[in-house]
Amino acid sequence: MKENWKYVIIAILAMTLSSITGYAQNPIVQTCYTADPAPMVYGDRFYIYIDRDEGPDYYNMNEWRVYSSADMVNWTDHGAQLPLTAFSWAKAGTAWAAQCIERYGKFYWYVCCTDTESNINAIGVAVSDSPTGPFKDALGKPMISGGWGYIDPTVFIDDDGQAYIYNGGGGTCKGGRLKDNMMELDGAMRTMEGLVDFHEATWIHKYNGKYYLSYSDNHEPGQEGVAGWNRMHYAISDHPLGPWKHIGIYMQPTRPETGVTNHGSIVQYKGQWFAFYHNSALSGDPWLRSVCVDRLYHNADGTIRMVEQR
Ligand code: FUB
Repeated sequence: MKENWKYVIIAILAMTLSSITGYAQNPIVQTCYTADPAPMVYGDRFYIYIDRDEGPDYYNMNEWRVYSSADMVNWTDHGAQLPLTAFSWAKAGTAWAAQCIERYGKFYWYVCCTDTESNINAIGVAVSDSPTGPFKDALGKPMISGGWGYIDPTVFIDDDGQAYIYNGGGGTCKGGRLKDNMMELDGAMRTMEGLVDFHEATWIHKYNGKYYLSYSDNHEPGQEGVAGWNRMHYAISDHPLGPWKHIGIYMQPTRPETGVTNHGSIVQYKGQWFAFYHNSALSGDPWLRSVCVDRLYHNADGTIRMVEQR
């Protein structure tokens, strides 16, 4: 009974907070552990694509899930629309960061997982006619394969219609052009120049005609007198493939300090900018993360104000 009251009080607080802030309470999903948020605006609706932490240790993940909302307060759970088993070549437990994007009325969900045959990281793509699935492996094999750095795919479509894909982990971020079919590279990928202390979690957004590449760094507790792990950085360029000018940090390590990773994404919805990320606030466990959202503001000079984590 005491437990039940605890949940009622948490729910009332969350509802009060979201009615004050006008957007979701944190963490957004409280029914399972979720990580690596990738938002997508389609029509009037807001979608978020995430992977699910199962624990008990080291990013054991077997499915990607979809949630959507019309107001960033009330969310619909569309379930695990992409199980790792949809990729016959993928190794169990390796459903890591992913992102879905729309092109010509089709939805392409780029994922990273381990290729069972080669035992190295690879990027795959699933396709659907609807943002909420069902999705199926578009190629029946990895789209890009290459080793440890081939994690955290992110795709960006520029105003002129050219699509770009990026990935990166272990210190190197790469980017390249995608063909119109969204499933083939148009030329070789190249290293993104100018990033400082790159770790992983690449995300691209465009603001006032400039390109912003954000990512997490290698920060460890105590470095530079700052508690906690990874911080989120950003760099700006006049071109989607750089070279980039590193600007700085837009999000400090998440709390509690037990959260080891962060994975951010930046998106505009109904005129406001939002920063998505994950922390370990619900579990206190680095392998059981939860997706959160907070407002993000660009300053008049194009720099990003430090995000306040609620
Ligand atoms: O979720 C597994 C991995 O942890 C992601 O691919 C990284 O970005 C980090 O969040």
